[in-house]
Amino acid sequence: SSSKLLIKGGTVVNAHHQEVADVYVEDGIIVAVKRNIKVGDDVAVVDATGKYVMPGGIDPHTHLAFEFMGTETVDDFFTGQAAALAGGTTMHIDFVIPVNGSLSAGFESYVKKAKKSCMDYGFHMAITKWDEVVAQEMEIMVKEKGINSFKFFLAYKGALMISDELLLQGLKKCKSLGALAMVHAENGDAVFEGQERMIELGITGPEGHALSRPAVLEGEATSRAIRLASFVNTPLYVVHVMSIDAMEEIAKARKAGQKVIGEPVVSGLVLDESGLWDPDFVTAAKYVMSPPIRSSGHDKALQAALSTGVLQLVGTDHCVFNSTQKSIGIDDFRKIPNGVNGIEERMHLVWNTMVESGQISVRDYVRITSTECARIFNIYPKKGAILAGSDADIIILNPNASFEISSKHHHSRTDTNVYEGKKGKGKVEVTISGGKIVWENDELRVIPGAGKYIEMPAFNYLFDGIYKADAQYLSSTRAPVKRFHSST
Ligand code: DUC
Ligand code: ZN
Ligand code: ZN
Ligand code: ZN
Repeated sequence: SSSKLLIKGGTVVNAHHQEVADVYVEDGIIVAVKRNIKVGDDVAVVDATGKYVMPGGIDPHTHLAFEFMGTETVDDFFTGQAAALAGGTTMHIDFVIPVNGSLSAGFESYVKKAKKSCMDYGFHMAITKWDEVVAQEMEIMVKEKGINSFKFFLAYKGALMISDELLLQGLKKCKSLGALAMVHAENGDAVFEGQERMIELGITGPEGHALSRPAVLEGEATSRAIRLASFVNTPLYVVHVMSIDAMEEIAKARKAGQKVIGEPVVSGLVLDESGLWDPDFVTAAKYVMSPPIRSSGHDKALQAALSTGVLQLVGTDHCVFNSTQKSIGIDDFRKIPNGVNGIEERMHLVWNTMVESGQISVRDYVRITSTECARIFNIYPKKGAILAGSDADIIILNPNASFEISSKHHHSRTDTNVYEGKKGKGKVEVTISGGKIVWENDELRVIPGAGKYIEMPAFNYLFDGIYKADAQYLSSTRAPVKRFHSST
């Protein structure tokens, strides 16, 4: 059956251009963007006068149905995505975790988990060990399964963490496949040491989480990963940049012309660590994520870096555990499952913090919440744009309406909200996913199975010039010195 929709009279905003125009949609695809489109009675019309019509948000960093730290996130591909749609995000990229080191088994398990999807999604994949099989499977993932990014954890010692040797192998493999290497940048050995020290000091509560893994360890690992990516000459994507220390390493490398992408997450942009000192355990534990939310000052610096282009796009690391699960760590912060919410709140909080505050333009908002993600993961302009031929994933945001965040009315399955009580201006009033209205008048109309897997091709724009630079480097390498031994 064909579905037709006309969005009338709004200000259509793309990262490169904005104008007042109508948007006509048929069967999930944008057909026309221009003024005064005339349609017949069979077309549903949505009035967007005085509002912004923008590409739906794309969250580059989520963990739905993630088995982690002895438990599993309460949001799965349906509940997490429903929450996303209620907050104006129409696509997310989740991290496939290998099963017993097998990438293909991991992929299959996530294909299964994602069957109930109600919006479009893509996958990154984590690499947690190294051998010939892993190397071959990476190639299969890229060439046959639509995955173009691999994440390496420099933290979570004894679990997900990898050595520098493996990171180097991984960087080389990513480069040869045209895939983007991503890093979780914290020094896992030092974090382990820091945790033991806290326990020895008798600091067993959530505040020990922040104290045991300070920003200096994030700065060190970020610097190390950036330098190793430079050595290999391949692009690098640093996930969840939480500190000035890490941000400054990215700024320095980018200034020197290196292809490094920095992704702050909403929690790092709008929160500070003070919640970890709350005397109520459940309240404090809800702030536990890694890298930790930093002291006040880091948030403002990350906002500034986002507004000046040092950081390029915003994720969430949405990875949700309820109070009962968080309480596994009641006697030992090391056992508190790591993760905070954000998939539903990202679009509102970024609007309020960055646009409403005057730090960035509406076009830059579209860029950092949607378009840049689509470009990096090579699905632009199918996603990330309101153009004829693009997927009809669209939001209507009313800049004069307001939002207030609370676990009492959020759509995530978890029982707390790390942004509880936050309010501001700018509200997503309508979300259109695949050409259908799925959120309107504060009501969700979502269908499990309606979401599609979006394959992401290798070799994004970051690879432009990479191989040419290698050729130049190799051709300029000088011949080995012919030596003799003076004592003979
Ligand atoms: N950090 C989290 O807080 N949760 C999941 C993984 C991660 O790196
Ligand atoms: Zn991480
Ligand atoms: Zn993550
Ligand atoms: Zn997470």
